Order: sequence, then C-alpha cells, then structure tokens
Amino acid sequence: MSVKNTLNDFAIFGGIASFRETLHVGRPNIGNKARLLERIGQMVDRGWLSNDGPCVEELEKKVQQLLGVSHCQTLCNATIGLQLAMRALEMSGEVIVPAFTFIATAHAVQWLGFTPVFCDVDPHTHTIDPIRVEELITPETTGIIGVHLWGQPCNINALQLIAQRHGLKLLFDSAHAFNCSWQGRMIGNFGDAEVFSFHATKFFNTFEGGALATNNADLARRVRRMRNFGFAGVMDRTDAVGTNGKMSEASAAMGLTNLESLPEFVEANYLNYLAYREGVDGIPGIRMLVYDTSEKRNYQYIVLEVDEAQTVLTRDEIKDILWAENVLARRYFYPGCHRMQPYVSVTPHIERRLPVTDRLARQVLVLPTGTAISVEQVHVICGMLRLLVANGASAAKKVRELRKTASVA
Ligand code: T4K
Repeated sequence: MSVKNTLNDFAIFGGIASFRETLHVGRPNIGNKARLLERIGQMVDRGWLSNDGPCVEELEKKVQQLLGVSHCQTLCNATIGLQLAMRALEMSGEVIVPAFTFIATAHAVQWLGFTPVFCDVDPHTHTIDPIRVEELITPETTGIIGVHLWGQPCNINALQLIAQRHGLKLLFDSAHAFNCSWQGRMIGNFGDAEVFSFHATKFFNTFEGGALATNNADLARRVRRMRNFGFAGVMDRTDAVGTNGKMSEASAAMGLTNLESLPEFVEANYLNYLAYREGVDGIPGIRMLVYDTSEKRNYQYIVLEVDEAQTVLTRDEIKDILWAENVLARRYFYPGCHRMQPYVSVTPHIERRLPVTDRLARQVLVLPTGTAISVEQVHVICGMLRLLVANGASAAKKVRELRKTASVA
C-alpha cells in the first residue's frame, strides 16, 4: 500500500497506485472453504444435484429459523423470485417501484408484461417514498414493490397502510437486506412476501441464488409449484404455468457453509463501516449513509453522497481517480431505472417527478467493503478522499486538463 501526501502522488497524475490488487465492491464473502468442499464432495457422492435435495431442504429450514418466518423457498436468483411472487400474488397492470434501485426490480415487472411505475425515494434512507407512492396509484395499479436498499428497511408501516387502503399487494425486494431487522423483527416477515438475493456480490451468497420468505401458506405453496414448472407435487401433473426457479444443491451447500460464518461477515463489515465513518467524518461535501445500529444490519454497502458544490470534484471524477488507485468504487444505481431502456423511451420527461432519484444517481458512490477489505485499506481510501477534497479545486483542474489532453490525442 502506498500513501499519498500531495496530488502528484495520485496514480492518475503520475504517482504509484495505492493498491497493487484491485479492491472491489461486491467481492464475495466466503465461509470455511474446507467445509464447503466437504459438502460438495458429499453431494457428488450422493448423486443428487438439484430438485429439492438435502442441502436445499436444510438451507430452507435454517433460513426460515433465522428469519423467524413460516415459509422459505430457495430460488435460482432474486429476479426470478420477484417474478414468481408477482405471478403468485396475481399482480397485473401497473406496479409501483422505486426508480432508484438495481434495474432487476423494474425488469422483473416489465418481463411479466406489467408496467413498472417509477416512484421517487426518500432523500435520507434512499427507499421508496410512501407519500409519492400514494400519488401514483391509478385504477390499473395492483401492487407496490418496496426495495430495502442497502439493507435499510423501507417505511414498512406506511406502505402497509397504503396497500391495505387501496387493496394492493405489497412485495418487498429484499435483495440487500438479508440478516437485517425492522423494529426488532427480521426482514422477511413483511408485506405479502419478501425476496432476497444470494448473488455472489451480496452479504450472504450461494454463488447465484435467492429466497422468498412469507407467512402466507397458500402463497408459499403456489410459489413452490411455480418454481418447479408448475408440477403439483404429483408426477406428470401441473396445475398452473410454471418456470424453473430452483436452487441447485451446490448453491445450497455454499449457503449452508456461509450461514455458519454470518457473524464474521457482519463483524468485518461493521469494523469497516466504523472505520469509514471516522475516516470521512467532516470531509466537506461527503455524506455517508448511516445505519441504525440498534437494529440488525449487514453493513454490506458503504454509500457516499458527493456534493460537488463543496467538493469541486464531481462524483465521477472522484470515481476515476480511485479507479486509477485500483479502488473500483461504483456509482450504483446510475443513471436511475427511469433513464434506462426500455423505460426512458416509453416515459419521456418522467424525471420531472423524480428529483431525489436524479440527485442520488448523480451523487452516490459506493466504496469497497466486505471480508476481502481490511480496516487498514479503508484508512488509505479515506486518506485519499480527504486529501482530494482538501485540494478539490486543483485536483478538478488537473483531472479536467488530463481529460482535455486525452480527448485531443
Ligand atoms: N434487486 C436489487 C435491489 C438488486 O440489487 C439485485 C441485484 C436484484 C434485485 C437481483 O438479484 P439477482 O437476480 O442477481 O439475485 C451486481 C449483481 O450482479 C447483482 O446481483 C446486484 N443486485 C447488483 C447490485 O450488483 P454488477 O453489475 O455490479 O456486477 P459486477 O459483475 O460488476 O460485480 C460487481 C463487483 O463484484 C465487481 O467489481 C467484481 C466483483 N465480483 C463479482 C462477482 C460476480 C467478484 O469479485 N466476484 C464475483 O464472483 O451487478
């Protein structure tokens, strides 16, 4: 690790990169490798690789217990999970979703032939704004999907009241919120159902994967059938259209192994979170998203908002400078779902009612954390941010000159 004292020490300006190895947002958290390989070995010996094998059954029981929920169905990923949930809940027409989320939330709706209606988010929590939700309800609306972005729960009470008042289904995209709680109860227990992502980049991963959690037995039964081609539990008989949403045994083996290391994953993320908080504290124009430590959180995302009016450097310039240092900070979820295809073409001028989403898409920068990142590395990243902002005007001038030269050449 090389430490910076002046702007010229930055790699983009000719210095040496701070890190030889690339630091990623979303490097997988992996538990005990020997235990994983042992489980995979047993799986191979059994010759039972998919379709409700013993690892899947064990993982579903364990996740169910962890969440304190009546039903858990593992899945191949959260995108399919959202689609299964919407179909099982008989949603149709318009479904209200936040514009500031990973594109999968919107695509899951569109893929079913429904219309995602983009809603703005709360400026502090980055989750769907219930006041704006109510304004978007039309006779075509059948449901709301709240996203617990960064593992921060939505305003669940307000959304539940709105859903009840208007007779709408309420689904939560809980892709980021595994092992998080709301008012002391685990995420997974709210709305009609909640869908988690266990993708490699998530706090808890099963390589690829996900799970649907619900306290509604009938819904759970329907999802279980739909995820297995609609087979009704009897050979050669289907009772509805289905798809293949099953989790493989190898994924479940990874899940069981990672579940055993959950406390270590939280600990690593929490220590990095504290180091980042201290490290960026007081840097003008840099606001870090603060988690409610009285609730369970997974601390998987370190989220900054960069206000260029104060930093002079834009969020993208800071990102480019960090990339040259091998710190692959990410501008999630740029440019906002409403500005991506196919939505941007079919809903012109939608941005007029999405000011918070547009600001966040411009300002948010997500920094590396997880078990692959050490507190010492966090200190170096924060030191760079502090030095850059302290010399914001000169740094911005230098970067812009570089860009100009590059574009002329
Ligand atoms: N809802 C929300 C709110 C979501 O955020 C997501 C997924 C979903 C729904 C859908 O869930 P799934 O259907 O995927 O279960 C990543 C993930 O692909 C995506 O799952 C995730 N959200 C999203 C937030 O992040 P990218 O485009 O950032 O992935 P990528 O390939 O750039 O990887 C990110 C970083 O992680 C890279 O710098 C490299 C590193 N990485 C990645 C992988 C896959 C590794 O070090 N090892 C790996 O194996 O989307």
